Amino acid sequence: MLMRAARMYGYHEPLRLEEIPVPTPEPDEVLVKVSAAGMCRSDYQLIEGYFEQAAPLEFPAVPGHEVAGRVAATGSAVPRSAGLSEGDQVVVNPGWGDGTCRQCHEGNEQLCTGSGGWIGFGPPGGFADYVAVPRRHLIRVPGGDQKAEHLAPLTDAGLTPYRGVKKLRAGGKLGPGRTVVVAGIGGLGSYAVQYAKLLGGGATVVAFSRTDEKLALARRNGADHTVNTRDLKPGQVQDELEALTGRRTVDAILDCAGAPASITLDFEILAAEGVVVSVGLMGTKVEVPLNVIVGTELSYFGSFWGNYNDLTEVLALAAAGRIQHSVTTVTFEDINDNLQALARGDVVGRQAIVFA
Ligand code: FEH
Ligand code: ZN
Repeated sequence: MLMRAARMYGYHEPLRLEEIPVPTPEPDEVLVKVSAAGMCRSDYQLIEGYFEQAAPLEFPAVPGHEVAGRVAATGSAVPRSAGLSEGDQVVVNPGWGDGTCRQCHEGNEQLCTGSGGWIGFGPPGGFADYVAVPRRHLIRVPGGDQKAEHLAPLTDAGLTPYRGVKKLRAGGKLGPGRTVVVAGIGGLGSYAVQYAKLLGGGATVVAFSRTDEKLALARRNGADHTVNTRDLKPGQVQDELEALTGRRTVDAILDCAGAPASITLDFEILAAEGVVVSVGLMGTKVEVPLNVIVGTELSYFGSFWGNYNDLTEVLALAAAGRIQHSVTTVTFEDINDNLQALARGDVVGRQAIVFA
């Protein structure tokens, strides 16, 4: 049987839309009929060779790491105890480790230091009608069926800021009387604002973006205040914060942008003992003010993707109707145009390909 697949034959080239054989699942794998695949800026970065040094691809390769679908078949070694039956709605936990290194044994396969390979970054991904998934990376969607185009982005755009906000909370800087900034309202930021309200224990949430349309989305997602930082000069962001919150500094920042200018601003507005968690990867190198970090005892954490348990918590929030989704459905045929829109920063919320 043949299926549609969008494949890379090299870096810096458009994906080729082809018909290829449906994969046969290995004994411990499950064949998933893809219902929806989220489109992430990391897909664009992959195609442009950003990860070529760290994880060179073998071509042809199928990208796509935000996958929701239904069980089509199970491999011969998938136990009945896995509770996976044909037709079940599932999502793929995308951070695939090798299951042998310390990080994998600690349950953080997204941090695998061994021979792990993430779906869509080597192992064939979800920009296709079917994908074969090792059983341990599949999660059956709890509660009733949900829209696949809402579920798929939760496995990265929805998962990554969730882990980041949990790290902010662990840093002890969320709660009544606290102020938390979500910097960057792209695919991750609209979820981040919601988690900052849900997990923030009453903290005031301020959204930063350079685009009014994205700030409007942040307000719809519960931000208490918004600041357009595009044309503000040094000190003017603090003026805005003071006018909005009565304070010129904030206690916690989830940086979903990762652009150097955003990181610089983070360290200009953090209060003493403040915490910043970076999840955004717009840039590659940033400068941080060592004297300020040491002199005011700041904490700077990285947070990457999420683990299986983080994703089960996100799915439980979604099943309980606690997450607002801002997803635009796009077609398989337009995948290359949509990747370019992502690269330009033209996408508000998340795009997801729906496979009828
Ligand atoms: C995935 C793989 C590599 C780099 C960045 C990412 C993000 O989409 C994870 O949130
Ligand atoms: Zn590992």
